[in-house]
Amino acid sequence: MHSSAPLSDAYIQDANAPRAAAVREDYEHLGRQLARRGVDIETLVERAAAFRVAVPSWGVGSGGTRFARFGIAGEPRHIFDKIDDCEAVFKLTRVTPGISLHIPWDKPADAGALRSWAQARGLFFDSMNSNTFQDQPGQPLSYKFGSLSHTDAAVRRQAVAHNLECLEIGAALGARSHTVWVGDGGNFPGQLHFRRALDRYLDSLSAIYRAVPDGSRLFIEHKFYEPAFYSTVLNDWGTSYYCATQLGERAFSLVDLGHHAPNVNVEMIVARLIQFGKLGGFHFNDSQYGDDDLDAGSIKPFQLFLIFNELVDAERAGIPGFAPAYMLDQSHNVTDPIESLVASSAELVRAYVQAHLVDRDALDAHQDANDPVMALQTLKQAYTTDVTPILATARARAGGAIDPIATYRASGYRRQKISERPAARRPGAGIV
Ligand code: RM4
Ligand code: MN
Ligand code: MN
Repeated sequence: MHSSAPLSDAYIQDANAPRAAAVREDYEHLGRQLARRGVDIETLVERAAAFRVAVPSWGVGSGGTRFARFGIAGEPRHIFDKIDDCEAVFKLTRVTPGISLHIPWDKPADAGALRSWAQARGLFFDSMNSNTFQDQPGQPLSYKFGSLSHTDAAVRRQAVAHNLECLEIGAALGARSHTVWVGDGGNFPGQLHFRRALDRYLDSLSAIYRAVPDGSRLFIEHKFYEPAFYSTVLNDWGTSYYCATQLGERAFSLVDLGHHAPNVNVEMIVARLIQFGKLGGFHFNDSQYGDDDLDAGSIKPFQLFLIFNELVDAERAGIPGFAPAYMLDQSHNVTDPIESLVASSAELVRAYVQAHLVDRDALDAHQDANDPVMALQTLKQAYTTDVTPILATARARAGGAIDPIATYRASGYRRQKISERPAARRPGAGIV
């Protein structure tokens, strides 16, 4: 049985056929427009095709809010089903071969079998994510008052041991990095001694860092609130930068777009981390208020473009050691997660291609001439260019879908999963 038959290469090609002529027409027209600006459209198609973003295993299940979770029929029942859904996203988009795993949510009984399952689908494991923000059944000590920064050394040891286990699983799966986000923090003023809590966190992190294998990277993810509502141990990029520097050269800061206060200039944080050599990667998502985990580019597409503007600027400048890992981190409460992940990855490629359209020589000149109007116009020219024909062409050439969501809906993939995966009742709240 091959469970992704509804999205076979042949099916996708057939679905593309009636759309191909219109894409060609739009592509040729855009190609002429861009040529007038001295831009070669084929180079942009190559860039779009080379873009990669990892999907989160926890993102293919229907998530939830703190209040409720509304499952959908045909949801994945276990990690093998989740990999199948990741494959569906990959087949449609062709830019998402990597998968981030959460342990123990997706802890494999047999890492070798899981690795082969993924490999057989052209997929691999990107980052491992540890979880010490909730208690697991049978766990001796509770994380209610923290994990890696807990006041009790025994709890800290337990949390470190969990991370070491994740690193081992990661090595067996061929994962490229290890990501640590902790829920540690305080709900009330006075609850935690800020400096001592950070010292304890760093101490635990050093033990984890020492176990990170050569060639692999450790990412630490800051977040200014939630689940702790007054203070968090790794609250912002500055603290993250400090900790990554203290830990060593294989430790980096990871930026989750939903982990900053409203109105914070995230693109500038990105530029700072690039400049200081500590940008590890991203958890892409979008938000209106807090860690909303909405689809990338759904609320602030211009911000997403401005972030990619910094990334492409660094890429073109050839900054040594610049190799950020791109990952999605979304939670879906009202959409089909496959559609959301497809849409988000397409939005990232869009922002990436648009950022490549920025006339950097012109921008430099406007900056040097202190001409803010023309500097902004230069960015806006790139941002307002509809690069959809470039995205569609890159996808189709790689075997993906010209219109991935329509193709997915017509394929009957979810219908097939509904019959293959008898409904598992998973009520309650929380994102998984
Ligand atoms: C956190 C953070 C982590 C993610 C968990 C589920 O807010 O973004 O990256 O693993 O949620
Ligand atoms: Mn995240
Ligand atoms: Mn988050």
